[in-house]
Amino acid sequence: METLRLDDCPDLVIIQVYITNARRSYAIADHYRRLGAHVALGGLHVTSLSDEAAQHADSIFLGPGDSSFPRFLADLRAGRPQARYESGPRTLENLPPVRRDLIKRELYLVPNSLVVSRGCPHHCDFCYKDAFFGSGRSFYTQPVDRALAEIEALPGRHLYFLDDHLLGHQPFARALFSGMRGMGRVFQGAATVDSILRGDLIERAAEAGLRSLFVGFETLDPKNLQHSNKRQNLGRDYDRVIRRLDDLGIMINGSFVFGLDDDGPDVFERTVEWAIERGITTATFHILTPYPGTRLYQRMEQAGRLTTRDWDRYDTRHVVYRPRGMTAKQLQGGYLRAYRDFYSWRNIARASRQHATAKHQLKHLAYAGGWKKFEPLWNAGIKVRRLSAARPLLEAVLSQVSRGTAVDSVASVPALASKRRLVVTGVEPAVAA
Ligand code: B12
Ligand code: SF4
Repeated sequence: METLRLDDCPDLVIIQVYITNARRSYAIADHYRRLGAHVALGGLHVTSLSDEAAQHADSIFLGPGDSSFPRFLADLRAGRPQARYESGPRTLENLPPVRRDLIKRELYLVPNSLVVSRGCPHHCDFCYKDAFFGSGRSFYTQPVDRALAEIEALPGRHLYFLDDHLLGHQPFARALFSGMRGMGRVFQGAATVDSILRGDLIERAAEAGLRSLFVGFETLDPKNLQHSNKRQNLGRDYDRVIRRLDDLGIMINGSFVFGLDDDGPDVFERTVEWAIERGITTATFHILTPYPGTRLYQRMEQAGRLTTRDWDRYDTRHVVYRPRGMTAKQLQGGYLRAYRDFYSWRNIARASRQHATAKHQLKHLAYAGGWKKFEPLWNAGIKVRRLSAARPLLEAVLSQVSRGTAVDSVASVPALASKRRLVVTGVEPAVAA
C-alpha cells in the first residue's frame, strides 16, 4: 500500500512478525538495530520461535500484546526495557481506542476492519491458536458496549470482522447483533460450521447485516477431521449449513485444506466439484502447512516429514512436508488446478446458477468474478491510490437478497434438492465450547 522508507532514524521500531514476512521483518530489524534504534518484535511467529526472533530484537513479545506493550513503554521511558515480555492478563476491558485517524482510508478497499474478540474456543491441530495463546485464556471478547461504540464511530456502511470465530461466544454475538440491528451496516466475518447450525444466531447476524461468511469446511473426509482434531465439524451436515446461509442471502467463502493424511490425488477434483455444485461463492484453498508451535508441526518434525524450514514457503501455497496419500508434486499441481478450475468463468457461472433468485445469482457472479478475474484492475487501483473508489461497488454486491425468513428450505439451492446430504461423520463430536 505504501513504500516503506528505511532512511529515517527512529528511537523505537515495532514490527509485527507473521511467518510469511519473518525474513523481511528480520532484515528491517537488523537494519534499524545497526542504526541504534530499539527494536521490538512481536506476533505469531515471534511467539512460536522466540529464540530465532530474539537474535534480531532488543525486546520480544510473546502472545497477545494488549497488556505487555503498555508495560514495555513504561519500562522504556524509565530506561529499563526488558529483553522479553510475556503476555499479561488476558482481557480487552481497558484497551485504548484504536487510532483510526492514522489509517489512510482512501488507500484501502476495506478500511473498516475490526476485531472484537481474541482467539477461538476450538483446538484444531493445524491452527496457530493454541501455540499462540499457550496457557491461559485463549478466547475472550471485548465488552459488547465498547464493540458497539467502536462500530458506531466508523464511517461508511461496510465492516470486516477479522475475528477467528465471530459466532464463537453466543451471548456476546447475540448482544452484538442485537445492538447492530438498524445501523444499516453490511458486514463480513468468519465462523465454524457447528455455530451456523446452532439455534438462531445466524438469523440474528443476517438481520444485523451479515452478508458474507468465511466457513472452515477444510475437508470432506471425517478421518481427516478426526486426525486434525477438528471435532466441531464432525457429524455436521455441511449441506444444511450451506442451505441455511443461502436462504439468508449470506455468501459463502469456503475454506479447504489439501494434503491431509487421508487425502488421495482425487481430492482436488472432488472438492472443487462439491463446492461448485453447492453454489459456494468463493473458495480459499490451502496446502496443509505445519506452522511452528502447532501440534501438527511437532508430529511432522518427529516423523522427519518436514522438507524445508524456509519460512517464505510456509504460506499455504507451497508444499513444505512429505505428504502421505500423494506426492508433493501431485499436491502442488492439484492445488493450483483447484484454483484454476473453481475460478474458471464456466464454473463461476455454474455455481451461481445454484441460487434460487436472479439477484443472488448476479451477486455471486459479481463477487466471485470481481475477486479473482480482475487482478490487473485491482493492482491499478492500488497504484493510483484510488482503491476506495470501488467501495460502493462492494457495498452494492453485499446488499440484501432475502428477508432472511426461509430457513432450511431445500428448494432454495436447486442442486441440493436432488442430492444426497453430506454429513461428515465419524466419532460423535464433543460439544463445542
Ligand atoms: C485478517 C487476516 C489476513 C488479512 C490481512 C488483512 C489486514 N489488512 O490486516 C489477509 C486476507 C490479507 C491475510 C492474508 C494472509 N494470511 Co492471514 N490472517 C488474518 C487473521 C484472520 C486476522 C489477523 C488479525 O488482525 N488478528 C487480530 C490481532 C489483534 O491479532 P494479532 O495480529 O495476532 O496481534 C496481536 C498479537 O500477535 C500481538 N502482537 C503482534 N505483533 C506485535 C508486535 C509487538 C511489538 C507487540 C508488543 C505485540 C504484537 O499483539 C496483538 C494484540 O494482542 C489471522 C488470524 C488471527 N486471528 O490472527 C490470519 C493469519 C494471520 N493469516 C495467516 C496466513 C497463513 C495468511 C496468508 C499466508 C494466507 C495465504 N495463503 O495467502 C496470507 C499472507 C499475507 C501476507 N502477505 O503476509 C495465518 C498466519 C500463520 C502464521 N503462523 O503466521 C493466520 C494466523 C491464519 C491461520 N489461522 O492460520 N490474512
Ligand atoms: S476453528 Fe478455526 S480458528 Fe478455531 S482453532 Fe480451528 S482452525 Fe483455528
